[in-house]
Amino acid sequence: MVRPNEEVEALLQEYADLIAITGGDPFKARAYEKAARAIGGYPADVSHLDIKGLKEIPGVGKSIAEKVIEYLRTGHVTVVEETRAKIPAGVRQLITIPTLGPRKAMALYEDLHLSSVGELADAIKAEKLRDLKGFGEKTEENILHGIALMQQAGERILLSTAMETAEDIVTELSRITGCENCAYAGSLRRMKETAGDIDILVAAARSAPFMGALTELPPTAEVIAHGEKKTSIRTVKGVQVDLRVVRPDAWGAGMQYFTGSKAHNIRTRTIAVHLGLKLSEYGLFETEGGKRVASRSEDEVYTRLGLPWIPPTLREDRGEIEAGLRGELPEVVTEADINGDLHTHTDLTDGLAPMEEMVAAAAERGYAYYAVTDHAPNLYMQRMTDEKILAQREHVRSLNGKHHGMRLLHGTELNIGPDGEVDWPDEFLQGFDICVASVHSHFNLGRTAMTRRIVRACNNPHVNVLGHPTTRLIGKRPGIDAGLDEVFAACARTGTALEINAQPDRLDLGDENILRARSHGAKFAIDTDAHSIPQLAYLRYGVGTAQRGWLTPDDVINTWPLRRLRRFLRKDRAD
Ligand code: DGT
Ligand code: CA
Ligand code: CA
Ligand code: ZN
Repeated sequence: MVRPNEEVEALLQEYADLIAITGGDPFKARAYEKAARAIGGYPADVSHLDIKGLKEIPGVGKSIAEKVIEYLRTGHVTVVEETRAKIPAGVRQLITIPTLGPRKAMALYEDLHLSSVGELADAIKAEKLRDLKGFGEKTEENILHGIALMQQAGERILLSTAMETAEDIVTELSRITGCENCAYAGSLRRMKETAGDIDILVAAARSAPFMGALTELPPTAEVIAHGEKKTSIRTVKGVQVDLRVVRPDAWGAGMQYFTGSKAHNIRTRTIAVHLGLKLSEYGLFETEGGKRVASRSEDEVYTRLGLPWIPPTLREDRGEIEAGLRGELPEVVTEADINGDLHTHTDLTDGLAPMEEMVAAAAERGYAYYAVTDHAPNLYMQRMTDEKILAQREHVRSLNGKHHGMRLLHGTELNIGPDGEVDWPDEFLQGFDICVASVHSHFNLGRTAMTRRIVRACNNPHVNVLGHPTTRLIGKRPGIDAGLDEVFAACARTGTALEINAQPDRLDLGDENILRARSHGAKFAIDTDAHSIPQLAYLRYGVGTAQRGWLTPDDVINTWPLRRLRRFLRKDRAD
């Protein structure tokens, strides 16, 4: 299937749902639905068509064609954004249940104030739906069936979603008497960008109280298996959680085993075999005689295997075993190493909080410096002007050093145009302390043009950071098609840092690309791209991703002291 067609199909389908949900004209909704399907199934790439060409697609009239053009040009459609803003995300989530139509979803929202699949499941359990007009016991059953179907689809969940659920559960289980240790393991501990399920480990003499507690926690919707060694549940959000209880003296072996990855474990078990040992979730044992030689801590297990303790984020069999054996594991970057955030927004553009509040919150995090980088004018929806950004600069200067001595950098997030041009001329760009530049439109240029475009932006003496370099959205939009090796080499050559955007649905660059970029000698910036105060805490996901890419503090410009950072930001300019 052609990628742009797929994107446009999803967008038009969403708009059709939004129209139906807001009680709009059903004929109009149906027209968009039809057009969506027609474009999805259209054999030629719609991004190469003009209005006239688009109108030749069955079911696509002038108004729909114009919206498609707007989307292909800017990456969004104003009227869709506006309609979307009227409806809580939860209601949009409700209509993803296969057996629940938009009209019923809206009724549930208006009459019962339900706005998530979880709340809906709870309401059905409390038999609250059957008395609503147009609903009944049969509808309740149908909807539950739909929720089950959706859950079976078994989508992987974002790291942040998994983390929030896991931390809540760990907190709850840790309170139970007899709990000697409790932690999450699996892909979540390895900070993989998505998780298939959540694996939780408890160390305790008796397992029953923990197994029982898990099945009764508020987020638990369904018990999949309830046993002595392992219990599995599904949460109201459809996330599976596996709980294992191990004996306290086998905590380390259990954590080592259930953290994985599978590929890493195969390597550690093979090393054990060569040493005449056997490694399992219960411990490291002598093959002959079965004497246990290590199990209490992970450190003990690794040491007995002749390895240093290996950070979970490296356990993917991507060279960490060899590096460990040679004593050359990297000292990976940690959250504590980060001295500041270099890509953030305020309510001057699409952020939610005023600058003073963002700055105060950043200072609370202990940062030495912080960059304010609102959107530049070519992202038309944000309505940025020269006057506004210059006024903001005055404001930034007036707050500089006022919060725990934190230094403020005034920057912007430029838009990389189709030919690699950015929003302002050189003289104007000169006034910024830092410029992030990102692709926000023209996602489908073709590889050669896309590569040339980005390399040209890197060559711009004022562009310091390439923002969310591939523009992928996890589970929603693939990254752009560009010659990434050329881009990474250009970044290394020009002194342009590659961003590791910490937004959980971006994590862009991702681990594999970081490894590749690092081999070109590029530098990185781990940024949150925060649009609100809570999002400043997304940093941890960016750091986890950076660790998975084997980065050390020296690779990451925002671990550096301000003086070194400022030198980097000057690139090779003479000014
Ligand atoms: P996920 O859940 O798909 O995101 O990925 P993981 O890595 O969390 O995988 P999961 O939940 O199936 O298992 C958790 C860990 O338990 C896994 O990383 C390694 C260990 N494990 C599970 N099954 C096996 C197995 O058959 N062999 C080995 N060596 N390890 C296993
Ligand atoms: Ca897992
Ligand atoms: Ca699992
Ligand atoms: Zn941004």
